[in-house]
Amino acid sequence: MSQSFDARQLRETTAAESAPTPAQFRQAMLRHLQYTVGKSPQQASLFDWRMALSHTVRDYAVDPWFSATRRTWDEDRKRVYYLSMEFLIGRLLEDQAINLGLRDVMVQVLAEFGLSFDEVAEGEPDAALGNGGLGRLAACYLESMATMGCPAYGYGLRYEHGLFRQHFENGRQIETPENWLATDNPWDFTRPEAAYPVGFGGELHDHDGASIWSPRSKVLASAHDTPVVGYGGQWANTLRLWAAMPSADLFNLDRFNAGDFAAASEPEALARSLSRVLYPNDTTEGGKELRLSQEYFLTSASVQDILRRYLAAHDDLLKLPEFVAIQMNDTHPAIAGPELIRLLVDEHAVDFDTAVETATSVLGYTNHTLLPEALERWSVGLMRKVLPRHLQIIETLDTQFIALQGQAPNPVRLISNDQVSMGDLAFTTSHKVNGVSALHTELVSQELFPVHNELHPGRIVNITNGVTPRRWLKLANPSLAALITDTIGAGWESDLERLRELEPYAEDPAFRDAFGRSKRQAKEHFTGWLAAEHGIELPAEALYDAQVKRLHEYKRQLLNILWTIAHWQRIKRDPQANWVPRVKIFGGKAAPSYHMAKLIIQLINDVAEVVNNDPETRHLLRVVYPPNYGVSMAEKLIPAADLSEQISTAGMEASGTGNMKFALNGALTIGTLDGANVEIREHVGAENFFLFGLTTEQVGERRAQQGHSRAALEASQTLRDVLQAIAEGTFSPEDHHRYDGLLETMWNSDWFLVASDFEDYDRAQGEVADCYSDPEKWQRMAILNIARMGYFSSDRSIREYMSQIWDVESAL
Ligand code: C3B
Repeated sequence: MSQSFDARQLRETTAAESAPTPAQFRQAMLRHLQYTVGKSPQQASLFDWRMALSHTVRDYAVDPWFSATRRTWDEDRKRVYYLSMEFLIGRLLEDQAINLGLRDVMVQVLAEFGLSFDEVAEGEPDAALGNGGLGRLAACYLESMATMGCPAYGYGLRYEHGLFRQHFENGRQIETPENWLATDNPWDFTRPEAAYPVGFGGELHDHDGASIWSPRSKVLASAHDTPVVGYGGQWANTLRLWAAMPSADLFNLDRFNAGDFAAASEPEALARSLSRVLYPNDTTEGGKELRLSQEYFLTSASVQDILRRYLAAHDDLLKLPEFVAIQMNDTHPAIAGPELIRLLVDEHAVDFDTAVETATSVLGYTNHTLLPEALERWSVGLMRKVLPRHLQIIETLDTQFIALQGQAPNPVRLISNDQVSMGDLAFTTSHKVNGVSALHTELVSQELFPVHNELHPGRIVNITNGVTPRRWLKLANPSLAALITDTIGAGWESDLERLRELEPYAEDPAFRDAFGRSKRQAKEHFTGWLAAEHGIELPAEALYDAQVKRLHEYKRQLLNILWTIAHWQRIKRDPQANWVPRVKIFGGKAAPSYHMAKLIIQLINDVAEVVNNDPETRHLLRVVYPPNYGVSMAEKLIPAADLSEQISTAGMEASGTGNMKFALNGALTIGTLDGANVEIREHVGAENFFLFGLTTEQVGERRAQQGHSRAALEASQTLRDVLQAIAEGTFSPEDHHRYDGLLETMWNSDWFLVASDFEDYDRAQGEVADCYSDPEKWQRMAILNIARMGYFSSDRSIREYMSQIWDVESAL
């Protein structure tokens, strides 16, 4: 490249300016089909067409990607780095096409080739590099950062196998490996030049009072980039995923030559295992050493990359906070504090206290749960074995933290009971700590970090979660999106508060009818897919009542299925009554080792088997549980739902984001005062929300009452009848004892207060049915829900992160 070359001569156009005509798009696609895929239109399979199409769309993403990257360098902008062990991005083709303004032209050109977009797109695997809410939030935030013109990188791991696939055998969950990289991933740009060694284990040596760490082994982190384009195609950021590569010295050629092939490759295989599988547990850890090593692998590679990029343009590391903000998504990357301190001290000769101050100013920590089993604690022994230098740094930080607490008799410690508390570590090394809903943040301050909070008033802030309206409305629900655009004009996609303009239309019969038609279309789309994919036929004329999310006792799928049984029993007692036909939809995976969650899945499937085959009730009640719930299923299911079940035990769900997606698509919520439900209800209006259940405070009181479960059961004949039916083997005729353990828990402990909340839930479900029998009323409520959900756009959340935590400006 000659010195006089001006990079600005490269295409500086944004997507909107360079929107192709159908003829241009068609030509570009044919070129890719021929030269990238190596096929002619006559020979091309659906896979080939998808590859050609994806490469064509991707080309349009590259221009804004280049220009955003270049502007960030030229203007020396502060960048945000979002470190997350999970990115649940789902499919990218349609998402990128929408953001680049290419969806219509793409659909049209495919039709000219005799192809339907849905058919072509259905082959794209879901990038399921996450478990649930935390990973999906990271994906929404990446998209919103790009939309808001916030210069940012997402950093994660390129798991070869994402979240396991789920299917059912005799109602039981069976897990099989997921294989999203089995075929080419067209969104992946391999960057072999961006590779960093990450060390593990080994020894510490003292050298002139300084610690020198000699790791026992090193693994290379090699970068794979995906452009993430914002809505309107004005800006694009990078999702950089690290793949583990054994460094050459790990392969023992002598051994290999001596014929010991397996032993020669063993260290190599071990190295590769770092990016092999996503941990399918989102509450408990297994395989501790591997998990800790994965977390360090992600963190170290990312922090090294961040410093390399910073030092390419600056030389004063103390100014890092002016140009770099690093966000830790939960405690998983919480080793970032000690790692940044280590690099500053050991490799750049910064003194320890200054390094701590610098790291703390750069770092932020988002807490996503209060569940003790998900707040990571690593044993000191394991830490010493894997990360001896980091343990030493944490010990110093611990000493400093204790000193800060003065004469406190029982100071909070970063290391206690021979364990490192990653939550406390993340707090002390961050300048801001945020919870993910107003209630959750209150509990984070009062229950989880009261001492930290007192020592650092103002450090804790709340940023209520949000979801991207591009994927969760425009992409997922094209008929509703079109109705909204026809009614209030375009632009709401990136200015979601504008949905308020729909409010007056709640009183307009024509609009309500149109809304009803769009809901019906969404139902048909979902049921069409369900029939084709799973052979499940559903009636269109029914209340679609959905609970889709990870299986967990606190989320109380059990409450839902127990009520379903009660409902079935009532219909059977009085089949001629005026019942509202209902379809109960469940979806979600249980952690493979979570016995109770798997038993609940089995119960749901067992109940489905009996209820769906009951000729007396079939037309009034169905229970469906399509297997392998994920982002792509959610895109079809959520728009079809009438009722959204957000029924966790109060105080236990940090926020929830599914609750937001449903309400935004015009489902009404039946829910407790938990997580973001509280704020959703405030926004949509209490009269447009079916509230039930104990409050967080009452939950605490109830749990303290001896024998509360038995007392609640004794007060509910309905629930006793349900448990009786289960105990008699009504749903497990071949094994009457299958649910003994579950019933025992219900009678004797019931930590999640299923029995305590049952009667009130039953009352609220009665209100739901009454309300649904009055379509005009229901539609009015649903429309008001949509109109008032603007606040829950992830664009709003990101704006708050930018101003309250990252101190970064939009480049747009
Ligand atoms: C989840 C929480 O359970 C949800 O309430 C919350 O909405 C999301 O995070 C996003 O903030 N969460 C998760 O999916 N995995 C964890 N390990 C911890 C929290």
